[in-house]
Amino acid sequence: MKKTILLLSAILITGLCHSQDKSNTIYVRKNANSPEAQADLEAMNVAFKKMREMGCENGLAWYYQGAIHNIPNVINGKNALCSKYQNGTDKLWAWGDCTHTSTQNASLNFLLWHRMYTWYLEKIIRELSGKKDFALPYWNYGSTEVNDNIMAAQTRNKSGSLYEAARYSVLNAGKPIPADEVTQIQLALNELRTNPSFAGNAGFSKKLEGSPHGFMHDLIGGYYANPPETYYNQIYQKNMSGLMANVDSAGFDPIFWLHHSMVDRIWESWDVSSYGQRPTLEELKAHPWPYEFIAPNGDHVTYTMDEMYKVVFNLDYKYDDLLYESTPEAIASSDQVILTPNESSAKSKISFQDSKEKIIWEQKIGKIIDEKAFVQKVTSKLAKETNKSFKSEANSNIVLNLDVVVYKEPTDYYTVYLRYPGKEDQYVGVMTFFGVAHDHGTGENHTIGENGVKLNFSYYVSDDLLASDGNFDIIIEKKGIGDAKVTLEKISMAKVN
Ligand SMILES: [Cu+2]
Repeated sequence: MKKTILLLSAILITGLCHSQDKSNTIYVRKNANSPEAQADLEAMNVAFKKMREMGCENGLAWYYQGAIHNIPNVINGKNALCSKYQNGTDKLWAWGDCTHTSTQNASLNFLLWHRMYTWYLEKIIRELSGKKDFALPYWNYGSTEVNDNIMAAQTRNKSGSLYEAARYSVLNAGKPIPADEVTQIQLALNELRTNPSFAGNAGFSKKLEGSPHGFMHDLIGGYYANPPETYYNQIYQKNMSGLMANVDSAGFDPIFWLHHSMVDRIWESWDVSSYGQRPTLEELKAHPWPYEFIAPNGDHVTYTMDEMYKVVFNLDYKYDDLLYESTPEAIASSDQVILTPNESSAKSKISFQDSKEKIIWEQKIGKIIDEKAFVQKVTSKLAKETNKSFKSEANSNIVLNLDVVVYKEPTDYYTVYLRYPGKEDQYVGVMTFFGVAHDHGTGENHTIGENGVKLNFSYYVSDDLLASDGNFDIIIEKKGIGDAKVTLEKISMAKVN
């Protein structure tokens, strides 16, 4: 009798634990270079081995999952990896869904779509590897720990399934990201920390998309090597830049997932900080995007914007460590508390359709930014004007706009500074070009065409301006030796509120 009761209660307890497990487990995403993450990387290795062996039309296959991000419109020669796919008309369900285009819809959904995309891969790996507590590790680049700037050993193991040869040779050799580039990542992370808005051209999402997101894509894809490196890109089936430097092949390099886990972590760190804001559900519904993924059982899953919104802001995972200081309350609420859409939208303050930009100064330039840093002397009239608007309204922000034209995707990046005489340079931001050819390209050759493409880079500079009428310089410096020319058309300062 006693035994039966014991057995019964044991069943009851396990049953209970199990059902609780299902709804309340919080998975922990770990630093890919920490000892704790090694079992997750091994699980990833096991899962990717299976995924690489699956036929490309299988929704769980490595090829299918990569193609959901994007896939080249034309494969050079007969496709050796997927006989079912030769050109854009052969796309399977959900292929080519990523948000790397310049429309407002795409840029507003960038972080949300990639969060869902990586979250689904995480579920698939959990299933295929059998590691019940699997969570996607992140690459903690930009860390002050040199070792963190090394690409995880498992992704460099040539006989493993997380390896890709078409990557910046320095990284595949197990060396850390070069010091200059680490500095760039750190500057970008630091600048992102205090960004006052989610959306908009100078907002958090767009700035994070530029750097470190786009910056790391191009770095891993070999653009920032000196000279830029080329490899056999097995997705396009030709010699060119690495998988990660191209929107159409990036999702096929396993490092993509550790990179986007980090991008997600940067977002999460800001989101729970006192600066964090969220786009409202209404705003997103006005700018919809397809949310289509493959469940671990192979099912096609499509989300409405409402459904997506609930998932994105009620995560079943957290990070072992966040980047920015945040209040304990904020961290607690981000972890487990289920927010209704109304409650969570209360967090956002600026709806980007409502924000107004008023130009306070502009200057036509029409010059190529060459090896010598471009310097725009700001007249004392502008300095005074800027200072006046800066002080006039407590809640207004000053934005620096750079209008440029490119005719070919640059393999360089450009840093932007403000310089006051006798003071240390104030870092404003960086111009990166990941996705430009994908977005505006005219063909497979990564060319843009005679008319070029106009790009606008915007940066909040309120925190970089000194409260003085003193003159200052705007400095744009080219980093790299690429031959693609960037023409600066116009510089302007605007007040946003
Ligand atoms: Cu990306």
